[in-house]
Amino acid sequence: MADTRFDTTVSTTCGYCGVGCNLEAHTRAGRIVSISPGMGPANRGHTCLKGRFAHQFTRARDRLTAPLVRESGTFRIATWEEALDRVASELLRIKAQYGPDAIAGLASSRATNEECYAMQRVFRAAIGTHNIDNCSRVCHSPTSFALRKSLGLSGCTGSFDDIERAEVLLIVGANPTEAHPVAGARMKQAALRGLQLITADPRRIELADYGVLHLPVHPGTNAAFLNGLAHVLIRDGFVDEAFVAERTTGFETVAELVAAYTPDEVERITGVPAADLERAARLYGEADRASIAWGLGVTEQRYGSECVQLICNLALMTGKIGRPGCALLPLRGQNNVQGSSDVGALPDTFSQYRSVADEETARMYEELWGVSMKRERGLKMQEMFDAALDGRVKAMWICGYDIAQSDPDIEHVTAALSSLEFLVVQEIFENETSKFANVILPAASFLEKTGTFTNAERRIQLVRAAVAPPGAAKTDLEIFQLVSERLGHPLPYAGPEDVMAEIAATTPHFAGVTYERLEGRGLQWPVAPDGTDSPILYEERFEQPDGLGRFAALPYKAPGDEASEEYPLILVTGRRLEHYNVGTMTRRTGNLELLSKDWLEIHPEDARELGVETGDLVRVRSKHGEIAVEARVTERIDPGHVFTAFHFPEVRTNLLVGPSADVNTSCPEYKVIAVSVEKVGAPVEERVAAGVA
Ligand SMILES: Nc1nc2c(c(=O)[nH]1)N[C@H]1C(S)=C(S)[C@@H](COP(=O)(O)OP(=O)(O)OC[C@H]3O[C@@H](n4cnc5c(=O)[nH]c(N)nc54)[C@H](O)[C@@H]3O)O[C@H]1N2
Ligand SMILES: Nc1nc2c(c(=O)[nH]1)N[C@H]1C(S)=C(S)[C@@H](COP(=O)(O)OP(=O)(O)OC[C@H]3O[C@@H](n4cnc5c(=O)[nH]c(N)nc54)[C@H](O)[C@@H]3O)O[C@H]1N2
Ligand code: SF4
Ligand SMILES: [Mo]
Repeated sequence: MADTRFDTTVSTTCGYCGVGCNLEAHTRAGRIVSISPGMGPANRGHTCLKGRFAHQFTRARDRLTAPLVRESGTFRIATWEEALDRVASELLRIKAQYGPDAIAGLASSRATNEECYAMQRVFRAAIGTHNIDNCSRVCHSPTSFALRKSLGLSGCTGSFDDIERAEVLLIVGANPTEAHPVAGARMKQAALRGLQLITADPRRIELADYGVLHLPVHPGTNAAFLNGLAHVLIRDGFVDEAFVAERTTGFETVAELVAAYTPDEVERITGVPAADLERAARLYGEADRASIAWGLGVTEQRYGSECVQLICNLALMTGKIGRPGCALLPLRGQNNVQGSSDVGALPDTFSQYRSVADEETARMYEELWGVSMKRERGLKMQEMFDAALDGRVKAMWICGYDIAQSDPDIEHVTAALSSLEFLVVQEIFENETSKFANVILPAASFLEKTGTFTNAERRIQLVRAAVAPPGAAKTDLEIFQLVSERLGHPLPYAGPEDVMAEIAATTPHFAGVTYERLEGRGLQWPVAPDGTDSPILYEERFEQPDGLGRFAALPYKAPGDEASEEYPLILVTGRRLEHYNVGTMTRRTGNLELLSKDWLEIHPEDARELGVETGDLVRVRSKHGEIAVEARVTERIDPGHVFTAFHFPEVRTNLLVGPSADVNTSCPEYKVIAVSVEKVGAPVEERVAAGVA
C-alpha cells in the first residue's frame, strides 16, 4: 500500500557530513514528513541518525525567518530592503574609507559549491579583496596542503568503494563510526567479511573492536609512528623498487631519515608497543591492496600537514596508490568542505587551487568579471582576527560558520568580533557569532535549496530543494546576488545551474560538469569535457610537473603543548555521533534526547587519583582558559589523557584551546592541550538533591 503520509519525494544529498549520503526527502503540504536512505554511491541505501532523522531543525520555532538589524544594542526585525541596503552601504563606506582589504569574509562549508563560488566572486570582484576563507582552515587544510605537495591534487586518491576492495585498512586519527557513520558502517561490514582493520588512536574507538590491531598512539606523536612504519617497511623488504624508481623522487632521503625510527625508539615516543608497530607494517606491506584513511587526529596538530606527507610516503614506497583498493582517504568533515575549497573560497587560490598570483588564471577572471585584482593573497582566517584587533580589518561577513564557538582561543575571536565596525552574519539560526552582528540575514538550509555538494571522495552531487525556506529566508546564493548588485557588481545568474556553468567554463577539472550529468551517481573530479570522471587518481602519473610523486623526509617534533606539573593531562577534543559541530541543527532535533550534554572522558586510574567519579562536575584548566564539565570515567581513553567534544555552547570547550597551529596551514592544534582537572562538585543528582546544581 502506498504511504499516504507524503505526496512528494525529492532525491537530495545529506547536508551534515562529508560521506555525502543520498537522501529521499518525503514531503506533504510543504513540510518534511520523513527522510529515507537513497541508493547513492556512497551510502547504498543506508544513512545515519543525522541524515535520516535530524531534519526537525528546519521548522524549529527559532529558525531565522526575517532579517534582523541591531538598533541601540538589540535586534529588531527588518525588511530585506532595509537590511540589504544597510549591508551594502556599510560595506561601501568601509571600502571607501579604509580600502577593500578592510573587509574580510568567511564562506560556509555547509553551503553549496555554487554559493561558495558566488561568495568568493563577491569578495574578489564586487568588494575587491582576496580576504576570503572557509572552515577547512581549521579542519583538513593540512591534508590539502600535503596532498598537493606529495601527489599534486587536493583530494582523496580513490573512493569509498576502495574500503571493500582493500585487504588491509589503516585508520589513523579518525573515528568513522561516529563522525562518518555510513563510511564507518561500510568499514565494519568489510571487517566482518575479512578486511583487516588497524586503528591508531589514543582512544579505543569503536572500530578497534572490529580490527586486528589497535595502536594507542600518544596524542601529537603521529610523525614518530608513521616514520616507524616506514622504517619497518624498508627494513623488512616491502618497498616496491620498480614503483619507487619509475614514479617517485626523494626516496633515499626518507630511507636515511627513518633509519633512526626503530620500533623501540618509536615505542618510547608514541607508546605503541614495538611488536605491534612491526605487525602493523607487515600487514600493510604484505597486502596487495591496502588503503589508509585519516582524520583530524592527524591534521589538527602542530605538524599535521607534515604527518599527511608522511602518510603519502607509506603509499609511495609500497606502490599502494593509483589502483583499486589502494586509496589515501582523508575523511573530509562537513558536507561541502571539499567543495568550498575546490571552488576558491580561499585567500590564496581561485577554483581548482590555482594561485591568485597565477597570471593566466587571474587575467581570465579579470576579463570575465570586468575587474582588476591583486596578485597577492588575502588574509587567512586567524590573520583576519589579528587584523581586526589592530584595526586593519573593519568589517566581516560571515556565512554559516560559528567561529565564536568552534574556533580556537575564543576569547581572541570574540575580542576581534567586538572590535569590528560592522559584522554581517548570514545564518539559519542565531548562534554565538551572531551575538556580535550588526545585521543577521536569514538563510535557507540544505533541505530548502538547489545546487551541489562535493563529498570526501571528490564526488560532486546534486542537492535539491525538498521544501521552501521558512518565512522570508532566502538561499545564500540569492543573498549574495542581492548584495552584489547593490555593491555595483550584479552576478549574472538566473539560478544555481548558471553558477555551475561558470565554474565549469573557468575550471579545467570541472569542464564536463553539468547538472544533467550529475544525475544519479554524481561525478568525481577531474571531469573531462566529455563528462568522464575520475574515481581513481594517479593511475599513470602524479600531478606534478615531472609526473613524479614526492617523498618528504620529515622528522618527529614535539607537539605545541606538553604535559607539565601544572597541567599533567593531555586533553583531546573531538565529536560524538549524535551532534554535529556547533550543534545549532542537531540540538534542535530528537538527537538532543539521545545526548543532551558534553562530558569529559577520563581513565579510571586518573579518576581515582583525582577523586573523580562519573557525574562529578570537574574544572578543566589549560594555559588559555578554564571550563566546568561533567566527568565520565571510562577505559575508552588512555591514562594520562582526557577527551571532550565541543557541541554545546554552554561548555565553551574552545576557551581551553590556544593559538598553537599547524606550521604550514595554521590549522589549530585542537588535539593536544595540556590541562589540569579537579573536582568542583558532587554528581549532578546529589547537587540537585542538595539544591546547589
Ligand atoms: N556526528 C558527527 N559527525 C561529524 C561531525 C560532528 O561534529 N559530529 N563533524 C564533521 C567534521 S567537520 C569533521 S572534520 C569530521 C571529523 O571526523 P574525525 O576526524 O573522525 O573526528 P574527531 O573525533 O575530531 O577526531 C578523530 C580521532 O582522532 C583521535 N586523535 C586525537 N589526537 C590524535 C593523535 O595525535 N594521533 C592519532 N592517531 N589520533 C588522534 C581522537 O581520539 C579521535 O578519535 O567529522 C564530521 N562528522
Ligand atoms: N575543540 C574543537 N573545536 C573544533 C574542532 C575540534 O575537533 N575540536 N573541529 C573543528 C572543525 S573540523 C570544524 S569543521 C569546525 C566546524 O565549526 P562550524 O563550521 O562553526 O560548525 P557547523 O556546526 O558545521 O556549522 C556552522 C554554522 O553553519 C550554519 N548553517 C548550516 N547550514 C547552513 C546554510 O546552508 N547556510 C548558512 N548560511 N548557514 C548554515 C549552522 O547553523 C552553524 O551555525 O569546528 C572546529 N572546532
Ligand atoms: S553518514 Fe554523513 S552524509 Fe550520511 S546520513 Fe550520516 S551525516 Fe549524512
Ligand atoms: Mo571539520
